[in-house]
Amino acid sequence: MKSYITTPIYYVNGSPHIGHAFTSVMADILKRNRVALGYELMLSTGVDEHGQKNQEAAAELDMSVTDYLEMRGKEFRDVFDRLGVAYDYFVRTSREGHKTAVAGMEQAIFDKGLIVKKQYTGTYCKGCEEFKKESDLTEDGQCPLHPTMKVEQTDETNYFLMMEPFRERLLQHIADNPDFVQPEAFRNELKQMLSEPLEDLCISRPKARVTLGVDLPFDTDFVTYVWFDALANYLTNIGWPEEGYEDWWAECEHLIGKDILKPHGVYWPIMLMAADLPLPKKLSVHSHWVGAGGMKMSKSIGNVVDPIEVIDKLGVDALRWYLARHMRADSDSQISVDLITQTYNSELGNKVGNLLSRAAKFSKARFDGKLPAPGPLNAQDEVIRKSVVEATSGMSAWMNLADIPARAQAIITVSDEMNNYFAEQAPWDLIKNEETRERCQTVIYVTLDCLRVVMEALLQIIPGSAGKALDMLNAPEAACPWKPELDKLQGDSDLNEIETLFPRVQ
Ligand code: ME8
Repeated sequence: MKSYITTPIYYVNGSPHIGHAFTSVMADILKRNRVALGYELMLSTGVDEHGQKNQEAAAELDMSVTDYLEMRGKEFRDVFDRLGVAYDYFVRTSREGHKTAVAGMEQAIFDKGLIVKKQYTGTYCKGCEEFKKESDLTEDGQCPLHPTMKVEQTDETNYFLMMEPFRERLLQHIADNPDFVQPEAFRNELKQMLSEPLEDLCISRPKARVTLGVDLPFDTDFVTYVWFDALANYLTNIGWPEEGYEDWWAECEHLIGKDILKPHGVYWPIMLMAADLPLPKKLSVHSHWVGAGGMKMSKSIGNVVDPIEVIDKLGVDALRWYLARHMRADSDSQISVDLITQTYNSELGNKVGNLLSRAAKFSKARFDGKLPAPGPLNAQDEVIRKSVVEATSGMSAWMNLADIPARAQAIITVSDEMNNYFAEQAPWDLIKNEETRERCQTVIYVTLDCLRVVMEALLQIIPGSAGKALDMLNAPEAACPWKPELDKLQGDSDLNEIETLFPRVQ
């Protein structure tokens, strides 16, 4: 069975930021989850290289557009590599095959008479790369999403895609397929957007203003509107219009932030309907990260969280863990280097890493470098083993974007229980007497075998550290498809060198 997960393709007018890191890491976690369930995966992420703001960013640095795009493309790719995002396809919209396919889609829609040329006078936000209605703007006439970028007045002739003929059909599709937009709050927001007649969508920019784009096939004085070309990446990545893309497309899930619900929930489905193509299976929408105290992140406030700085200071898994664990589905969530550090120390360090290190080092010191074989289990052993299987079994079921924080939370809750078990059993006392030595062996075995199950579950969220822990324990390769199974560690087997998994950071 196939599954195709996409992230937005990000504008390259600046360096990759924490929001970009977030959506791509979540896509990676969903991919690892589905691979563990036996699915064949295609994950695409990448960059959106066209449009006015990218063009102006190159000009500001006095660089040729080609060099500029090359530089930023590499920067984004490097960040995703450092974040451990196992993408199968890195999108660059400057690729010739993509541009040809986009032009083909436009020509097909044009030939059906659904694209008209007309004059437009109105307001344009470069940040959104969108025309704005008066009702979209703040009281002082600015775009609420990009308050520092002044909106521009335009008076231009352009090409427009007729949207209204498709509105009822799209509403019907949403009603018939409740899973099409998740979670529900965003489905309702989309229905609201579709509750009034839709204006035609401007799909071109005159070359006098923007040159960085795909030429319109039916009028080369114009380039394609950046959103029209960018959205089509989801199809061109999997080889459309050549055959072979259909099975991937039928299973396509788009992950997006709430800021781009309209292009994905309104423009894209209507473009597809206009081109007689099926709609994607699902749109999974998330809220935003804001700075500590709830302030929007901005360079002038100084609360921007730079993913590379965090990785350098705390390691990639501290960041992946925070992103997975603390995003709330329904409202914006706070992030700062301090919050990430605290969570890293208190959860990964104190609850997971510390227990592994104590139990494994004890085992090596007292049992000749080995993991001892267990004796008979008692009721407390059975209780903790059951809790561990229950807490991690969420990771052996299909995960949706909104499930990720709860699954991470379950792992931390059971880590608390494991720590309590270890403290109550007190193996350091049991080892002192010959009569309780076997009981000590059992406690050490149960603790480390439970930790192995937890680490196998964590492979989906923090693969680097979890993989290292499994190596230290000399654990056998986890089964694929994965489900939590006890007693996979071999009693009387050698343990490898035990390193501190999550060194404490001040
Ligand atoms: O919109 N919190 O690109 P973009 C969480 N090129 N996620 C965030 C975020 C935040 N504070 N800020 C950004 C574009 N994101 C278009 C997309 S797709 C065909 C074209 C993430 O660089 C989130 O996924 O502005 C959001 O939707 C995306 O970055 C916007 O990236």
